[in-house]
Amino acid sequence: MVPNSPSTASYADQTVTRGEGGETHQHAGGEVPVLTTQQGVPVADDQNSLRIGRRGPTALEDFHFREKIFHFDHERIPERVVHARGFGAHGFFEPYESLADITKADLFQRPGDKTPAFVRFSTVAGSKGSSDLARDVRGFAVKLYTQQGNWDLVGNNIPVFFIQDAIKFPDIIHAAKEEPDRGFPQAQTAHDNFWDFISLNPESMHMALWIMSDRTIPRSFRFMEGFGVHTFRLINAAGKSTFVKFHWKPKLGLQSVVWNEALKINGADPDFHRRDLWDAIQSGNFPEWELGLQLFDEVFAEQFAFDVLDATKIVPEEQVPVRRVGRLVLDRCVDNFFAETEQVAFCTQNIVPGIDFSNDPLLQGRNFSYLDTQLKRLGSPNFTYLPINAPKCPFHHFQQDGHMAFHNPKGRANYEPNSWGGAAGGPREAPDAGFTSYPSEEEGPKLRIRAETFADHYSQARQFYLSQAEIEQRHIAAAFTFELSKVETPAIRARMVAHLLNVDEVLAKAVAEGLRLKAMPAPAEPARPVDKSLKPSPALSIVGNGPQSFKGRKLGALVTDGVDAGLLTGLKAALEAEGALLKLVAPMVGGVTASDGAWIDADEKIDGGPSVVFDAVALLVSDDGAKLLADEATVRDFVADAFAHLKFIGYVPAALPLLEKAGVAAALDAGTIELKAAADAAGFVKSCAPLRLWAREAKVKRV
Ligand code: HDE
Repeated sequence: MVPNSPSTASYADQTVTRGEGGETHQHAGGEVPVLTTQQGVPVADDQNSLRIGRRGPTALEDFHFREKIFHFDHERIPERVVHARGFGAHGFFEPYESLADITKADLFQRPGDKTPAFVRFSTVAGSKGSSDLARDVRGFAVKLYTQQGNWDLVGNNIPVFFIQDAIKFPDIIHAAKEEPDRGFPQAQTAHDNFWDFISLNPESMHMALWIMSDRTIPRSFRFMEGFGVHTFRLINAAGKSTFVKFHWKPKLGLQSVVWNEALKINGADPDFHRRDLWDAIQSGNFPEWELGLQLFDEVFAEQFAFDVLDATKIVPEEQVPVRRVGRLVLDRCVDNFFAETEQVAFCTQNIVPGIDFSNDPLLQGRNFSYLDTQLKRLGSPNFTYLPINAPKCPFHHFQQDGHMAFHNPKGRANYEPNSWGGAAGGPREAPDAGFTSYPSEEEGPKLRIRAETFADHYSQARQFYLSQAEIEQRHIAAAFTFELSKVETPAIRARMVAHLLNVDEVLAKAVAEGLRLKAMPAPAEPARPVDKSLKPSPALSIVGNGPQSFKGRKLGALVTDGVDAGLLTGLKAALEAEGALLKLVAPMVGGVTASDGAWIDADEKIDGGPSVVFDAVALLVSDDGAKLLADEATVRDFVADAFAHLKFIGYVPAALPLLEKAGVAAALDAGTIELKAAADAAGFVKSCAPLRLWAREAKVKRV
């Protein structure tokens, strides 16, 4: 019996072989390699499993089928308990100057020396498949492959944390993630368990203010800061220790979205942040951050108003300035998401000579957790040999065997001391060059206790709030109101307001009114009186540290047949000159015919390119185009959302009917700019520099 009598079939540009059952076969030949099994056996047919008879059962003997399905069944490794959703990229770090006076860490010795780096950004609470614009802390984990081993600086985009002792980590994370009985909500802290925990754990109050600020809804990974959070030590060649807090400062400045925009981006493009980073790197716009150091000594630590070992506190930049010592550039996307972004194993305990830990109890706990978690996730102590995790400097040790041992030393010596001598004896200690811990004096009774220097829970929360621009303060009140409105238990809502009374009365009142609390609760009893004398720190505001340029941003232009060709060319040139991108949104993705008859390819169909994914928009429709689109819901939303999200809107006179349909024609303001000719384009792009017209918000957001 002939098993299959093939024929050929043509599917537009593709000609394929068709099997008897109509299935598609494509054959190897020329440059196309032969498909094989994992054992290297050539495969003749990858469309059909082995059957007994034409319509009979599948034979167990089909090793190709079994191998393929077996491997597929095992494709997933456990997702990270926290920071499951992440996106990574490669790059390098380069110091501006030698820091030999403060650290002997090799990567800081020679200006211009490039150390390879891998960075993984992440959200914390959501699963691997959740949306990018959840209101959440962002992970900012940096692996630096130095010549003296890997240094992992596993930070966040917020400089403080929820808790002071690592023993509470499972509790805060359980409370934040989906509730165990119902399995929801996904990637959201707007639920009872989270706010129940926070409101019973006042040490979280400073972080609560940060997460309710716009920091947790960044516009892009490229526009956010990173922080090492804990106090670390830098050690120089003479053994002198300097305390340090690490900062990453984005070259493109800080920028966030507004909340209503975040909700809509999650629907329109759940991959918004990862796509943004991918697009930026692929198009050669490599994002950069400067490494900043806050350096201080024991004397400062002693006299500082808070404990530098307490990860719920910052050291204000105005008190200890941030010294910018080098730059981190991300210039290469991963080749394979799983191999790199998923298998990368950051461990806080990965430090190098010249860097050391402090006694921060959170950091000490993390140093256990990360190694443990990698074993669970990657399944073998040999995860350190995976290319993304392996050092790029020589390494030699006697750790051996175990699951998946694919780096196996040769020779007899697998212990030391040994008497085999020379190279045959294997690696030996290096007392001078090797890592030595800073010999800090430690003594005292063994106690399960929290130091009283950790007991001030509100002063810096208040300082953070008072450091924000007025518009940001309003956003914080709105975020608390939104989240607590999702909390079903009224007592928890009131309890949070009781804490906010210790932060700022105006804030507490705004939230109480936003929730329509029937009565104002009494302020929560603080463990320590609130220090109201702390000066605002301007470095903590996003609005105050925006870029004042449209560089690195994206403008979405709505175009139809008949779009003014000159204006479009002018706009493109003006954006390019500013280092920004133009994306064209059209009724159909194929494109449009411009006023001069030229064909213009579009980037998005209007349904897939809502204004929320752009930083500013231009409405470049023709009269006929406006007629075609006037009744489209997506077009109405495109315009209405851009206006509600305080974006700059350029429009040609023909677009007025669209502004009318969106209900904004009567409210045109300094952010809605008429474009009559190509010459207007450059001025329009310049006026987009503040990124949002904050003054409009009072008109569009009243509750
Ligand atoms: Fe983490 N954290 N964490 N964390 N964390 C993890 O390690 C943990 C903390 C941070 O992109 C886990 O590989 C404990 C602070 C980032 O792969 C786990 C405590 C900061 C990432 C873990 C903290 C972070 C993680 C889960 C309390 C900011 C993602 C998967 C003491 C400075 C790294 C993994 C990546 C990941 C434990 C607190 C940042 C479970 C016990 C504070 C950016 O080991």
